[in-house]
Amino acid sequence: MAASHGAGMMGAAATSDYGSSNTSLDRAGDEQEDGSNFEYGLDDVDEDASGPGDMKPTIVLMGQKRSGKTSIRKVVFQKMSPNETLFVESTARVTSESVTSSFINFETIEFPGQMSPFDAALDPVSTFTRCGALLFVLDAQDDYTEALKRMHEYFVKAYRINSNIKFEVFVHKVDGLGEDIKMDTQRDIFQRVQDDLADAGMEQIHINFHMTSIYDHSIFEAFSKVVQKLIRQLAALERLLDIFNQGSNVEKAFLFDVASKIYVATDTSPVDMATYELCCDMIDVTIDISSIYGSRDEPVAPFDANSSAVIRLSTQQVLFLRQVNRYLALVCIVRAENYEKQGLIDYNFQCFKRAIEKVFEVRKKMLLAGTRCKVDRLRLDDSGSSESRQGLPPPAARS
Ligand SMILES: Nc1nc2c(ncn2[C@@H]2O[C@H](COP(=O)(O)OP(=O)(O)OP(=O)(O)O)[C@@H](O)[C@H]2O)c(=O)[nH]1
Ligand SMILES: [Mg+2]
Repeated sequence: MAASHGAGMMGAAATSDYGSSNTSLDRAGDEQEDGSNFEYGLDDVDEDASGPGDMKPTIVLMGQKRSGKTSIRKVVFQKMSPNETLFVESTARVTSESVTSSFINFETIEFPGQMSPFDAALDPVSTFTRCGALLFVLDAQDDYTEALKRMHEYFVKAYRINSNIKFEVFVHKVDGLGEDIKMDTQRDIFQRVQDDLADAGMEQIHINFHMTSIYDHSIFEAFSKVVQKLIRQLAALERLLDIFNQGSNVEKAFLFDVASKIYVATDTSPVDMATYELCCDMIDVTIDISSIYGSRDEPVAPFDANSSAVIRLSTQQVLFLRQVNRYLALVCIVRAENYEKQGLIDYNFQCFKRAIEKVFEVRKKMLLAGTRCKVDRLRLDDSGSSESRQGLPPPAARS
């Protein structure tokens, strides 16, 4: 895996909604206003730089005992195989872990099932003030009546401390349920949660539900969606991916955090689970082959800023991976005949890469300068000349 780095995080927890997929690129500049400033693992970030406040986006995990919180953390961030989680011990105390070697340096805090996170001794005000997302894990294979009561109580208390928290429910261990029961369970949980909120007059709490299991890719997909909400530049990234796809005739593109296989962004076409799994598998294959055959002498990271890979599928499609920087890779699926114009794809990729750097650089510069100035425009290329935009359609966001 890539060498870990100490780039710090800045700012408070995410504080406002993210724009829809068709939000303009200009939005990235506007978002500066709300003071939610996290720093990301960009290549040119000073390794030791710790920003003012040095705060990381925090994801708090809660749920009944044995619901699967530790297993989720281990599988997603420590590459533990799902079967090994059978031997994971019950967590005895509040466990906080920083996710490093990753594009997004966030922190996870797990509260053991037997402990109330709102115990005054645990300083809940401080924890939930910096909490970006509150993730409640429900064991779908167990009776969840008691868990739902707890969840309702915790969500309401957390909301009163910080109304900007993203509330997420993982209806977990669905691997043990048949398709029909899965749907019924989801509907039942959703209905009960909404009823409880309505009874308490707290309908303003917006909750997202995800069906998850550590035995397939659903846990990575769900975690991706949670993490994406902590990325302020999401709308700009989605727009850039759309533009790249249009210009290169790519069917689907994911911007992956390679170390965790979380996708930081994807284009605005719907995510098909099979395509996502294929792209995840490509990352695994690339890293495995690179680890085994990549270096003869000294051990080096299995991927770096210059990594790339191409896999041709029997379905007349091509999967290709291009590293954007040390942490991020673009993984795309394209029809074989469209991959023949490789020069165009290469050129568009370079434009895309520069644009990504700009999206994050603008914010970084502003943070470093400590200014709250407004950015008028984010442009796809350095010069803005028509020549340098060849291959990419003009960004619709620009007027
Ligand atoms: N079938 C299935 N089992 C799972 C899944 N996720 C976790 N488990 C199992 O659930 C059990 C409990 O997992 P833990 O991760 O220790 O649960 P926890 O929520 O951290 O529990 P505490 O630390 O006691 O609060 C383990 O035996 C896991 O193997 C899943 O997606 N499917
Ligand atoms: Mg645990």
